[in-house]
Amino acid sequence: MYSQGLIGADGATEEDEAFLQAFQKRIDAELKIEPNDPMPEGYRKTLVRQMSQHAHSEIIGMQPEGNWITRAPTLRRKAALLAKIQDEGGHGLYLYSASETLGVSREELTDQLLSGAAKYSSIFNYPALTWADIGAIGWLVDGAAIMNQIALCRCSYGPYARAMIRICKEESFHQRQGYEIMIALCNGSDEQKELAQDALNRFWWPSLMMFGPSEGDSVHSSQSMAWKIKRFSNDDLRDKFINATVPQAEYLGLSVPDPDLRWNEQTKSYDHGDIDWEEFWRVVKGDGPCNRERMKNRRRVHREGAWVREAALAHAQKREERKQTSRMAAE
Ligand code: BYC
Repeated sequence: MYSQGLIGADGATEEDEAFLQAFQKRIDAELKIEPNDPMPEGYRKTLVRQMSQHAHSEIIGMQPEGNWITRAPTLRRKAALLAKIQDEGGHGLYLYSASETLGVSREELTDQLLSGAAKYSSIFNYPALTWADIGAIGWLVDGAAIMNQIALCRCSYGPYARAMIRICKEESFHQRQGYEIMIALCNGSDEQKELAQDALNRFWWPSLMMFGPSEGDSVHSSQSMAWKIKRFSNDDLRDKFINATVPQAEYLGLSVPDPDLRWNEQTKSYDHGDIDWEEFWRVVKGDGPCNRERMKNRRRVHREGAWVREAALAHAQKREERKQTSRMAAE
């Protein structure tokens, strides 16, 4: 009954009630699920969907900041930004590799992104118009990403949870890099402080949208929480982010662009204004300020990189052939 084909080779999984209950028991006992463990097909599919969207977000997320590498104001800022963007590329690679443990190939996942079938985080469809936006992206976007990813370090799927531990360490450097840019701007001239305020005005609401739809509209949350893929609801993580970030904005002397934002003594949390969900869904469905540009760039770079992939494969094949020849000669 518990015997399984290879993970991903599905149709073979016998998911009767006893199998599902035994799986849930392992989850409830906080045991990590590893690639060769039996798992319900729905669990596998949920992870592939979330992890690959996460990987795509890291890769597409390199674009708004990449645009500023040549325009960073000092050599130190340029080096830090370059290292940060390189880290994001690395995060994408860990996450594609972790997804591959679930029986999908990186090529398939890339095709899903390029064809528009797979989503990536809405936030990367907003432009980085000024240098202050680079500060706001590090502070708010990486800050929101950490809040979500700290919880994912305890995800029930081992490879995803382990990837998140390293990613969170790097994201925390990214967040500080961004906040430090904001501090410098806020301690600078009036014009610089205005740039910082303008970046906060434009990135605040899209950052809150990163956590995904509210309770009723989050179709995957209840099952993902039962499987301990997600540990908190989208709204709970969003609230934690707001509670952590508002005092940081106060320290900068900036005002959060939400007239309804108020500390609630009873809940010990901030109440906030309504999120524009119409805007969120429009951006998710492809009609944000930069969706077309982001996908056009990604497709072009994929096309232009074809020779690199071919050369790497040819090189690997040659090495393998050489290894086999010398093995045969030694025998
Ligand atoms: N944008 O039922 P729900 C970074 C979709 S990058 C677009 O709540 P779930 C960085 C959702 O996919 C880090 N789509 O879903 C990189 C679903 O659609 P499908 C990015 C969104 O999965 C470079 C539908 O809405 N972080 O740090 O339970 C530079 C219903 O939602 C969004 C991650 O990827 C969105 N914001 O929860 C700087 C975190 N929100 O799939 C920084 C990993 C929701 O049914 N992902 N949707 O077609 C997650 O934690 C979860 O997938 C989410 C959504 C909380 C995002």
